Amino acid sequence: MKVYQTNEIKNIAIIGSSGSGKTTLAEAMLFEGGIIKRRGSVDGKNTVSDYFPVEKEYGYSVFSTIFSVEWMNKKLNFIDCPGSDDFVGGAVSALSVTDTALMVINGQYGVEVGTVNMFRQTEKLNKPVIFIVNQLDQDKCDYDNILLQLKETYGGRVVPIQYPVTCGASFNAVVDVLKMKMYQWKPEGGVPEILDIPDSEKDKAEAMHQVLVEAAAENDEALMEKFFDQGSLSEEEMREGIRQGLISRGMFPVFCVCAERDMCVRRTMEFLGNVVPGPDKVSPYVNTEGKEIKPDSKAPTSMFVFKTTVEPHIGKVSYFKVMSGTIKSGDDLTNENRGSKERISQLFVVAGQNRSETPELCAGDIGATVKLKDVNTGHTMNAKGTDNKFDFIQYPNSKYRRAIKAVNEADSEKMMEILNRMRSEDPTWVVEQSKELKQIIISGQGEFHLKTLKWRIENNDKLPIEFLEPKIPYRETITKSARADYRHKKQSGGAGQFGEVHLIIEPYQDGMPMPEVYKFNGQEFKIQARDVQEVPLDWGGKLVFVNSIVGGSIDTRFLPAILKGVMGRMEQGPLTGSYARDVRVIIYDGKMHPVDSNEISFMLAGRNAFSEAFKNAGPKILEPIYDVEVSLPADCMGDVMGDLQGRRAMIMGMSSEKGYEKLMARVPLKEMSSYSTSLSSITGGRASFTMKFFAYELVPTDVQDKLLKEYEAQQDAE
Ligand SMILES: Nc1nc2c(ncn2[C@@H]2O[C@H](COP(=O)(O)OP(=O)(O)OP(=O)(O)O)[C@@H](O)[C@H]2O)c(=O)[nH]1
Ligand SMILES: [Mg+2]
Repeated sequence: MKVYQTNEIKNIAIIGSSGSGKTTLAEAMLFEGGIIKRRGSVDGKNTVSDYFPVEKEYGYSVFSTIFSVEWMNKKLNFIDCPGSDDFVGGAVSALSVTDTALMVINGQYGVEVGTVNMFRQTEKLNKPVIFIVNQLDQDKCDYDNILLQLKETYGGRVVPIQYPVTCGASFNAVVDVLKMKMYQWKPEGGVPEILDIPDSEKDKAEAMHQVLVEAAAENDEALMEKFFDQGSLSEEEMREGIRQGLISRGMFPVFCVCAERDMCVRRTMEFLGNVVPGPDKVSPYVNTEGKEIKPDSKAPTSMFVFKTTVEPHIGKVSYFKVMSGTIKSGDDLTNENRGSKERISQLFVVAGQNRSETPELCAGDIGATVKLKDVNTGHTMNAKGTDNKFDFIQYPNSKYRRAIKAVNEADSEKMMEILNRMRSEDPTWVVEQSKELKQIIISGQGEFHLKTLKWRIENNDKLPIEFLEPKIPYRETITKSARADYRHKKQSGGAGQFGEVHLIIEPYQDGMPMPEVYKFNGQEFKIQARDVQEVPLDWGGKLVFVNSIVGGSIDTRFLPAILKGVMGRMEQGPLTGSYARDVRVIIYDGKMHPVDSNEISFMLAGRNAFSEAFKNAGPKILEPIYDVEVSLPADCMGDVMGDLQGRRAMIMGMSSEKGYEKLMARVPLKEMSSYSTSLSSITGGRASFTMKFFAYELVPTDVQDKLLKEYEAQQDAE
């Protein structure tokens, strides 16, 4: 492939709902671009784009795939993104490094939840969007209705550039109202016949052409004036107007395609090459210092790694965007995030796993290199003369968690190393070694997201692992005040041990005043706080520790030991061993022994007195509650709601947004463990959700009883 200049490059993310036909379209483009000699199919498991065995197995895209096609003296860099919400990280990073989004719409279903979710990502990143309605050969396809839907959802900015003459099995022609021609295909698709618009379509085409001309003019003042003067624009002027409209998101053009039959694919590529903005036409990236970095091929070289894969027989492949300058094979660069040196021994233009070497890549281009030593996704590499760093990809929060374990205990350390490495390849995997749960928790976007992780560890690293139900980080607290004494005494052999602590505990919330007198069994206990310590707890909430000892019954020097004893028990709550929180502890009396008292004795006395009081203070288990927001098609509302209610959810509200429904609920984390899988099966993959920690709340009595029994059984077993 020849070396392309910045103004000859277009970077395009192919996004859209799952199953809309992105990978099929990618395959048709690769075929038309001469990169492959035969078109594969997703069902035939032989596409360029879905090349990982896990993708072939499931029949949908798991990873984003980068491929470049030369078309009419332009280089089109595409990223075919997975549509499933499980792999949204791939779409987010693809959108972040491209300049235009090609949003594939499934002609059978029109605007889907996946469409709306993906569109929202383009909105966040302020990227141009072209809608492309695919599967026009499906009998269920109703193009006019899809146009209406798109206009209802995204307003007057939606402007069709093409329409099919007929939809369904007989589909074989589109009218293009930019070119004012009809494109017609033989059954095998590919190169069209370009014909005059037949009389029967003339009025419709003319009316749509006028709308398009006006829309194109609207985005540029000079064009607007010209349009008023002459009543029309040249094709070149229209292209310029549409380009401006794309950049400002003032216009979302709509195209037609039938990817499966390779119809209208060439015309789409022509438009992408001629009209959509290249890297030099959109607002420049900003480095971490807030400085704009233009894609200038003459400037010092900076490249940003946005994706890393490990592939059989090759090892690590790093995909990058040239942010500025020109990169040549043999260049020595500095990894700005690590400070280490790296040599770029080979540069590649890629099409899935097919790589062809190239001597250099200019600013704005996308390529790959292999065998970098210490470079991960998100790193910037620079030549001499610049110290740019970029950090513009914002990944979504994770929403599916599992505990992960090596099947052979001896592999644990190796597994952790692999996980850390994989996390640097896909930042939407989050690994946490939880001291609290005594588990390694791995979180991701969904069940399939984690399945691909397992597949890769077991196949690439030959290390068998298993997923377990993750433990829930419960908390313990108390609901009323209680009092306890404890004497720790030991007098066997040498020096003895003696410490006695009397304490009161009660529930505590910020700002809660302390009474002067407590009453237990008719007996009054007067409090004189000499010292109050507020200890914020790492796991949330507080411990308030009050010294109210009168007459020196315990030396002040033993108080830290008592606090330590109490903290020990807070860290391993008396009910189920979970962290305790929100407690006030008042040490009001005790006893010392002139010889035998020491710190250890008071630590143990404090710990045990606290335990005893805790058990009498109406102890309760708290569980984490999450705010969950589900986006779903209206016809699934009943099922999704019913399912949520079965998960002890509290429904907080509902709202209708353009084209889909939104359901807000608060749900215990325990009940969310396989939510993404059920939601997907209830709605046929047409819904998505987000979750965010809300608060800790008391668990219902039946759940508490069950947890206590489980803990007891576990203690007995140990
Ligand atoms: N009839 C018809 N089927 C199509 C067309 N395009 C794609 N399909 C079929 O639709 C199914 C899904 O196509 P894919 O290309 O895998 O869809 P995708 O958008 O890549 O899906 P994800 O990767 O899961 O997001 C496959 O069975 C394709 O053969 C089309 O134009 N017409
Ligand atoms: Mg796909």
